[in-house]
Amino acid sequence: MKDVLSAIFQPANIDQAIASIERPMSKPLIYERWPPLHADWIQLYSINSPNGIKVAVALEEMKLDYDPHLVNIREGDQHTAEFRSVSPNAKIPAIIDPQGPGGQLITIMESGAILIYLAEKTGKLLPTDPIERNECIQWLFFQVGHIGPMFGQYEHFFVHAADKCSDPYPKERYGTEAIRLLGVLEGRLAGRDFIMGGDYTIADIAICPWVRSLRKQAEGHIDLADFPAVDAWLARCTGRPAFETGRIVDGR
Ligand SMILES: N[C@@H](CCC(=O)N[C@@H](CS)C(=O)NCC(=O)O)C(=O)O
Repeated sequence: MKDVLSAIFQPANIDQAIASIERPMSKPLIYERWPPLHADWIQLYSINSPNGIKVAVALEEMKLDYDPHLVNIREGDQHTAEFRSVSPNAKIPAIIDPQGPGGQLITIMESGAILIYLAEKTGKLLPTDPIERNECIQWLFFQVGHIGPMFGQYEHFFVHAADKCSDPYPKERYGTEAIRLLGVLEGRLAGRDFIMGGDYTIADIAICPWVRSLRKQAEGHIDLADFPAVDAWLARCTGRPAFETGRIVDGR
């Protein structure tokens, strides 16, 4: 255990992270590894994974200017002190908005928090009516708390680590849960174009990349034809031009 911890929390990295706290907020440590191309634009640190593309899709939908930076989680970029200075949990996506509240620079981790921040900044893709706004945030949290972790574990045990565990339990557990969650989504989307009805919102942006990924990874196990409202909604979401551009994240 100690070895694992010391590998992650290397003293040199901790020193660098502490130094970043002491430096002026206008010059964050992360800029040393991923320099901004435009000083005033939003800086996006991400990769084209389901969580990673959400924020790029939102930025495209909202027509906000941003510099995309590739944080290659397959090569360990997420564990560097520079990245952890904005995302201490070492997960993408993260953003910096140099023109945050009151004109001050703000750093944000966690895709749900980023989507709410961007929606509030622009007044787009989040209902203004308090009851609808709350409902939209509930579905956003449904993704962050259930769809993401469960679909993620499903893909882990069925695809990425398929040969690492001979016990059938993880596949049963996450397979059952993935199907159950698709059923919940099916119920919500029946008779609706989008999660909130007629309007596309940050809840759709959050959920769509995960269903799209599951459809591919679960081929032969889970068939979206069994969830016709989800299937039709997925086509509506992925057919939007902003999705097409945002899903590449760092490909511009
Ligand atoms: N709850 C987080 C989850 C973020 C997350 O799990 N990101 C993954 C990529 S999809 C990651 O950074 N993985 C790198 C790692 O686990 O080392 C969010 O919604 O932003």
